Amino acid sequence: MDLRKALLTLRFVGLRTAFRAVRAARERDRWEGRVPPATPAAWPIVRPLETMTSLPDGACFAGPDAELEIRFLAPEVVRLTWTPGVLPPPYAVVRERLTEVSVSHERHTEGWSLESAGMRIEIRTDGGIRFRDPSGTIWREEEPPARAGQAWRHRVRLDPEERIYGLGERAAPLNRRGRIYRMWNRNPGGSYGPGADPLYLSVPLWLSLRPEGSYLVFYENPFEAIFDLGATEPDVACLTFAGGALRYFICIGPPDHALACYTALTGRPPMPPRWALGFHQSRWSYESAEEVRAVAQGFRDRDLPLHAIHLDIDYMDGYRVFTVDRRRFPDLPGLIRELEGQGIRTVVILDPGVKVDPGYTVYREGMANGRFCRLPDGTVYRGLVWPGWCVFPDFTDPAVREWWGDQYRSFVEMGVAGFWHDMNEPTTFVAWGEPTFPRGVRHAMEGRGGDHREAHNLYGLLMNRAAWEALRRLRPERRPFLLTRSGWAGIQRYAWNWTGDIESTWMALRQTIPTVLGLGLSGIPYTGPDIGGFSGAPTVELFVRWFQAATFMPFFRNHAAKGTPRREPWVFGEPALSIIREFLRLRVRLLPYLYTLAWEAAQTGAPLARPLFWLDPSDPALWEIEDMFLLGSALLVAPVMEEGARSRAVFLPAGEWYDFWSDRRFAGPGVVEVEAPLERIPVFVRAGSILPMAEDGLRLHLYWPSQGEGEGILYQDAGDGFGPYRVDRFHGRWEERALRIRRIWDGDLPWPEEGLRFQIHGVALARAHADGRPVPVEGQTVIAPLFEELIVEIDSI
Ligand code: MIG
Repeated sequence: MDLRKALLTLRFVGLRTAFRAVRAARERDRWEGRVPPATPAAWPIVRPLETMTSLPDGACFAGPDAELEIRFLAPEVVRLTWTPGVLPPPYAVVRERLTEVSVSHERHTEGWSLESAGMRIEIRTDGGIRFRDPSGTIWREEEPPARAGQAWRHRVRLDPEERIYGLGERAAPLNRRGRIYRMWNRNPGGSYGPGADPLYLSVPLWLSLRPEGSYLVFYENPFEAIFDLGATEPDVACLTFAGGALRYFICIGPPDHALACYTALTGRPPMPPRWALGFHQSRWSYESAEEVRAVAQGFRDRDLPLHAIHLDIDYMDGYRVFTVDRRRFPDLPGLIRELEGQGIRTVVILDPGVKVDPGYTVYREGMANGRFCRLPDGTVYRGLVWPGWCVFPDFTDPAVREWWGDQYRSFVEMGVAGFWHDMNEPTTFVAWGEPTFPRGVRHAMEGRGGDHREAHNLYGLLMNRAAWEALRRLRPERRPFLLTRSGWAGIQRYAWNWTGDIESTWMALRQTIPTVLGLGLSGIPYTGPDIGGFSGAPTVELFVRWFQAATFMPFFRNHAAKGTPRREPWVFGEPALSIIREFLRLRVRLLPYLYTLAWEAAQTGAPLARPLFWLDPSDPALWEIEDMFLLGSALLVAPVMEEGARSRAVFLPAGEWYDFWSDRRFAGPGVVEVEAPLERIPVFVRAGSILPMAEDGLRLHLYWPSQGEGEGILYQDAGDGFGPYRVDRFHGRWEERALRIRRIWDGDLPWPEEGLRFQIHGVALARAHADGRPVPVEGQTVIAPLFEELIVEIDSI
């Protein structure tokens, strides 16, 4: 830990805790000495496989050191498992099979091959494996694995052109190739910038892009792992796992399909409540009911939309989780009701550490019923966090999850709308070394037993699972809203994420885009940074630019550390306040679009914020663009991330694009220099898109493509709960001098408006007919009853 960090930590935690942190680190070291080191000295290659037993959907191979099981879950999706080694309980993977597959088997001189309609796998007797698609193209080539003690090493050849994405939350370039990453969820300690690794949330998954196409691999192994992706040997990915079985899933296909397969296996992100897509205001901490009221009032007075306020740790009584400080929040339910009356939801933070305090029910009950993690000697493990010495629930025990979940009841009854889970890497304060439990700490692992080496990366996932299951049972009529700092594969089933304690610098703002996109490509679509960075004091300009970028990110929250200058929009004065107001309003206008994207994510796993290569994964020109992103398939966002910049270069991919602000039309591919005064950042709309926006009710914006077709989807429901919904799909075709728009729909929600309004960009309108009857045209807008077919005649282009 460098001195600056040490001082920062000291500022946050105080002297007494700092002294205790020395003791905590010593104790941790004492226990750590008793578990095997993470990296072995030598890696013996497993000896050759000798036999194959065929299975209807795959095969089993056996050799003197190892067994390999291969099973197809779909023609293009396969699961490989090298044992010995313990398999994790199915915490990440929720489905066994996707479709029926028939597999043919062959024996060759050097080995065997298995083939489905979507993939051919060649297994050499020495354990080397090749994956080909039906055309014979090799997608992936693995060397025989090696095993040392309980650790596995896996080496995969990388194609010179290959790019690698994913790995969960990373402060790394979008293309992860050429670096070393650690899979071990960790709090970087109050502040981090580009290059920090690991961070709070790792997912052992990558998406590989090559000129011929792409595939996704997910290692279902929660042990600590090192992914050296061509850093040491440029053309080799060398992965080591500290334990467990070497199990991995491979899916061949374009990114959208690969992610659809991955999220079919590990679960899709469910529909969030609509308010969660709005704006969240937070600070460490709003310390009293009066302060919260004043913040809400500040938003109202200045006409600033606000959807949620977050209460950070100081609302608690002495940082005891599930308590409220009654002096500072004498009537929390009343405050929550009051806010809700203003359309503002309340989200409260919860940390997993339970204060050691015999006078505190959660501690007493937990101790009496064996809810907390133990050291190998059977004593309950204690670690240091905000409340002082704490004990920690063992979320790998189903009974503990249920008990923990029950604690949410009082908050649910008070009307708390969402929960924010922090410190669940899990993090403890230590003066040096790993800021977490000793590796020998025991975990139930659903009854079979295990230790923290295996459970560490699962801790956050399972804390969220406990909360999710509790909210579904305590408040079945509402969709849970959980926000988590840590997680693992599958976390998307339960929680949103924010990118933690990012520093308040321009570099950190730039890092935000590849971090958010990387999470999306790891199956975690709902994420975003603390606007302005967490740990510092952004200048007005940095804050405004960060706010503008975040307007287009899935999770949109203003948050800052204790001790930093205030961050409510008005503290920045004019013109910042007016600019922020405009972007807040824009976010509100975009809600129908964002909500539709949320529905798409729930259907297919597609992230809301996407890298440009999503448009055309075969175009290498798009592979490394990380200073722009797509929001859905309609919007291209190019934030300004350089101090003083008042214009920026924007790469427009193939196709036609509209400048969102001026409606000026551009043809891609190519680079354009775009004006970016402080009050705007470049945003483009892909011609052929239909963008639903909330503008005096609903307005559908159609961006006219000079040729071809256009389409858009609109998902609508009550905004929460599990009631009726509807999906309307619009499809537009350009015919001579007219546009023919067809609407098909399903679902059981009646159309919630009086007809609909279509604003058509890029052409002058003459007349319009809805289902054969003339309908009014006002400027660029057609006002129609709910139609099946709308024909718009054009005056000029
Ligand atoms: O040790 O709850 O990332 O968002 O404000 C710091 C206090 C604990 C870290 C979180 C941050 C939060 C802070 N927490």
